[in-house]
This record gives sequence, structure tokens and C-alpha cells, in this order.
Amino acid sequence: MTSEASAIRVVGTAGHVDHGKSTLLTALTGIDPDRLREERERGMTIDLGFAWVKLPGGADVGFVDVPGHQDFIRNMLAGIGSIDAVLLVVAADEGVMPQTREHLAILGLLGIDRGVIALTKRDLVDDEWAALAVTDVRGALRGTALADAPLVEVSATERRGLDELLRALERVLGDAPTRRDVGRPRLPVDRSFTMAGFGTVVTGTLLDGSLAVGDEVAVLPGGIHGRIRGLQTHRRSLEVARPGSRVAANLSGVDKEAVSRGMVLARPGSLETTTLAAVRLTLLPSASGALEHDEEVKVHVGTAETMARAALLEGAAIAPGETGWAQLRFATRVAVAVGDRLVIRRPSPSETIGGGAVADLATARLRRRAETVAALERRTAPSAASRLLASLDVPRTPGEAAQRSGLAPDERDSAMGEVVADGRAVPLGDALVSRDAFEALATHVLRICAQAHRKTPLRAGASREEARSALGLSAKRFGALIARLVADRRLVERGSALALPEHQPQLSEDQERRWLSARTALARDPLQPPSPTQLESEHGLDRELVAALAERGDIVRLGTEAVFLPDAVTHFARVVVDELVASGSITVARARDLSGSSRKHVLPLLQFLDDRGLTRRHGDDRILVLTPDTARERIASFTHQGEDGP
Ligand SMILES: Nc1nc2c(ncn2[C@@H]2O[C@H](COP(=O)(O)OP(=O)(O)OP(=O)(O)O)[C@@H](O)[C@H]2O)c(=O)[nH]1
Ligand SMILES: [Mg+2]
Repeated sequence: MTSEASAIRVVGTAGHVDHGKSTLLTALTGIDPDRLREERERGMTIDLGFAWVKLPGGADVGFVDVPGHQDFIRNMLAGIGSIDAVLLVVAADEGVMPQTREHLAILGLLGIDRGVIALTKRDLVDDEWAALAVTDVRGALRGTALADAPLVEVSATERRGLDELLRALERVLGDAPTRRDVGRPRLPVDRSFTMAGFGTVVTGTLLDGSLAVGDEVAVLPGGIHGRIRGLQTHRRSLEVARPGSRVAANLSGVDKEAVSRGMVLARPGSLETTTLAAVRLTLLPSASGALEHDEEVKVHVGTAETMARAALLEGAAIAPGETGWAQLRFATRVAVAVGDRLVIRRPSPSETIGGGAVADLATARLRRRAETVAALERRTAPSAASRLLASLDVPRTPGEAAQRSGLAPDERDSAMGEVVADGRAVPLGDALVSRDAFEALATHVLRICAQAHRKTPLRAGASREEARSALGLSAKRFGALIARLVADRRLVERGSALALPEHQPQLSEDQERRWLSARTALARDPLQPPSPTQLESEHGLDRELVAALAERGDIVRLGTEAVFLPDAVTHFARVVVDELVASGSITVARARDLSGSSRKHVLPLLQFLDDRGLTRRHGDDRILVLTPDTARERIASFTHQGEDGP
């Protein structure tokens, strides 16, 4: 019932200029990522390109194609930030070149630790040369996270090795962690443009939460508000885009001039902009010189770039290969979050020198003293509680969570007590889940309800079972989630439906009129009612209206064959139970005679009593399953239980 797609993985290319990245993507996907005229004329990638294809297993994968030329490395940095895996391209004839190394270093700084190596242009070299190239590549990868990444020899021009490459990518993506969903979506914008008839469109790779059509968003920095008019992934329209997917968002209320690469789309109030970020900086061993206190650097974070001064919080310099705490003081406001990875470069001669993860977004300048550093160290050192919490991004049993976070049994119990007591984690049936992940689940359910109300305003709400399966939770955990949301008055249960508290299924005047006329017909001979077909043709009681009335409890629907007023069903049940109490069993014919119904109606009515656990077949007869008192209690309740029984 939801039109939510699962997250679609994104792969970024990397590698030296002219090594065949764009040609390979074209061969793999049929889409030429070089979309600018200048790119086609010069035969080189200048800005980011995008393509997508179905993997052998059927899942879509998106590609971000980056330029290899050093002059356009800022574009490369804007595209590579939030990919799931890299496709590192090395031409067999040239082997490892300077931008191969620089891109590798950048991948390391950004924590991109999975990928596939494509040894391209295999048609240009013989076997011996290819073997040398492989040794060369493995040498360059030694000591990096990609050291053991699969390497596939390919030729785009001869279409060799392409299937094998896709299979390797599929394997690597298969064990990539699921994208974080903390219910605070942000879309770092990598492109913005206008489309005739649509207005402003921005694209990017979505992080940290889902975006839905109709959502209000703020464009940061600046804070202009707009609304999402449409969403697409790979040219397909979606109601909801999931974190990790490539997303094109059509915005209303935002001029094209108001949004550009480097800005971030987020829910109003959910993300701050800052000019100060504390970072533990690592300098690349290859950096040409130490980073000095207060040196001016260029910072790339998300799709943004800005100049900054690096105020070192300890010592006068960070030497190549060393790490140290710094507070970056940006020249312009940037929308970043704690944990975001950034890359720093020297402006001239232009060179990538290091990077790190944002540890703190203080609003004031940090003093250069030992206490400052100690506080930052403490803040970032993983405590048992925070390690446990990190493992609760999805519901896990305490045992699973402890194992995942490597906690000893005694550590585990106190850490669990701590995170539950301070509200950072929430119990969910047999499991625990972090508050952020709980909120993401809650948002997902509430959104499913809102969508159901929008699409079928007559119905009581969203189907509980469909919502459960959309969330992928066990019955127990889902039950606990719903119970909590109901207790917090964020949700109400109506029979087997879930609804937002403010939702009132509304019949139109015309529908109310049709219902009145049908009710009169149903009441004429309650146990021999007109058939659903008759009700529809004579009174306009169509299927949708029947479903809505059944949910309201105005009628009882037995399969597709019959519709009764609730009193008729209760009356029938009482007659049957009385007879069963008196004589132990009842035949179909006797039930018909006693109730004044017909054979055609008695069969589904008796079946209904079986389904509700009152009676059971015994040969050709029915016998009572419950005690007389319980049976009578149940009769009173079952006309209010919604349409489809237990
Ligand atoms: N013979 C042969 N030539 C190839 C192959 N793949 C790419 N080429 C050629 O290599 C040249 C560069 O290819 P591109 O795909 O533009 O390289 P790129 O890595 O995207 O380059 P930048 O985007 O500028 O970094 C083009 O002339 C391609 O035709 C291949 O498998 N075999
Ligand atoms: Mg290219």
C-alpha cells in the first residue's frame, strides 16, 4: 500500500583522468554521464555525471561519475561524499597515476571503505602487461581499506568483463551497512536547475531520513522555506525517498537563484548552520608540509566547500602522517552535523592534505589549552553506553546488541540501564532501539497513516498488517511500537486499522443518502438481506462504501457474499448459542429455521461464528467451543471489531 521504495545504493567512480570512468559507466548502464556539451567536445568529464542500471539480482544501483582531472577535483569532492561504494578505475596501459593516489587518499579520509577496482582498457595491453598493472594497483592499495577489494579486468570498447564487474559490485554492496535513518533527512545539494513547467529542481544523495512529497523543507544556509512538489530517483516518481538514494526534488516556493551546490535541504529546525567545527585532523603522509596553526585551508564537506582557518588546539603544527585537534573557523556558514567527514586542501599549489570527522559544533571559539583537548577526547571516546547505543540503529535484543558492540556482560547491563533510564534507548518488545531509530520508525508509521488517509479518506485508516510488513518488524516489536504511539496519543487504533488521532472517516452527503437507503433495505428482513450486487445496483452501495461502513461498524461483511446489519448477526449468534446450550449441537437446517434465515445466508453466518472461535464443525453439525457465558460476551464484542475478523 505504501509507494515507498527501498533505499537504492549509490556507487561513485574514482581514478585518474582519461582512465575510462565515463566510458565504462556508459558501457555498463547505456547512459553517458558526460552531459555537458563542453565535456563531449573535450572528451573529458568536468562536472558530476549520473547513471543507473539494474544489477543481476534485480536491484537498481545509481552511479555518480566524477572527473579525474586535477583542475576539477572540487567537483569530485562534491560527488563522492555519501556513496556506498567506490568503483576505482585504473587504466591497464597506464597503471596507477597521481590522481589515482589522490582519489584513494580522499576515499580514505571520507571513510569510504568498500568498492571494486576496474582495470580498464584491457584490450590495449597483453597478458604480461596486465599482470604488471595488477601488481602496481595492489601495491597502491596496500594499507588502505580497499586492499582486498575485488579487481576486475574490463574493456569497455570490447564489452569484456562487464557482467563480472556488476556481479562484483553487487556482492560488495550486499554487505554494505544499511543507511542511517534518524528521522532527520538532509539532502546536500549537488545540482540545481529549473525545468520548464516544474520550476526549481535540486539533486543529491539523501542522508539520515526519508523525504516525502508535501514535506516542508528549509534551504540552508539562508533558511528559505519551500515544499517538496515531486520526488524522483532515476527518473521514476516516488512518494517517499529513502536515505541513501539518489534524489531529484522538485521544490515549490524556492527560486532557482536561492539554491545551489553546497547547500543542504532539511526539515525546518532540524539542522543548524555553523562557522565553527572542532575536528580531529589527520594529515596525509603525502602532504607536502606540516599544517601550521591558523593556516588557511579549503574545506570540503558534503557538497559544500569553503575557506577556513585551522586553529590548532594543541601544538604549533600537525606534521604529515600525524593527527591533532583543530577548530576550523569557516569563512561562510555551512550546514554540517557532528560525525560528518571533511577533507582539507591547500589552495595553492592545490593539494589534498588531510581531513577528519566533525566532533563538535560549539558556538564559541575554543581556547587552545589542554582542558579543551581533554574535553573533546572525552566527548569522542566511545563509552560503553554510546557503543551500545550505536548498535541500536535497528531493534536488537540485548544479547545481539552486546555482541555487536563488543560489551562484556557486566558492562552490558549497566550500559543498558543507563541508556533506557536517560531515554536514549526505548524498549520494543523483546528488543531495544535507540531513540533516534525509534523516532524514525514512528515517523514511518505516521506517514503510512497520513498517506492512507489521503488516498482513502473514507477508510478508518491504514491496515495494521501492511504497516507492520512495510516496517519489517516482528508482530511483538510492532505491537510494542504501536502501543507506545497510542499511549503517547500520536496514533489511534480503529479495529484492524491504524489512524492519526485527528482522522475522521467522512461520508459525503451523497454517500450518507445511499447508506440510508441501503440500510432500510437491509432492515426489511435482516437475516435475508439483499445481495451486495443488489445493494450496489439499487442503492449505490459500492465496494468502497461497504468497506468504510464495515470499518465504522455500521455493517458486518461476510466475505464477498453477504452484508448484514450488526444486529442481525448478533441476533443470529444468540439464537445459535441458545440452541447449543439447550441441545449440544445444531444443524444448518435447524439454524435456518430458528433464525428465520435462508440456507444461502446461514452458511456464511455459521462460518463467521467458527471464525470468531465460538463454534466448530462436528460432522455436519456445529458444537459450542466456549462456555455459554464467554460465548455471550464474545457476541457482544464482535460487531465492533472491524470487517475482516480476527
Ligand atoms: N581501447 C579502449 N579505450 C578506452 C576504453 N575505455 C575508455 N577508453 C578511451 O579512453 C579515453 C578516456 O575515456 P573516458 O571514459 O573519457 O575517461 P574518464 O576516466 O572518464 O576521464 P575523465 O572523466 O576526464 O577523468 C576515451 O578516448 C575512451 O574512448 C577501453 O576499454 N578500451
Ligand atoms: Mg569521465
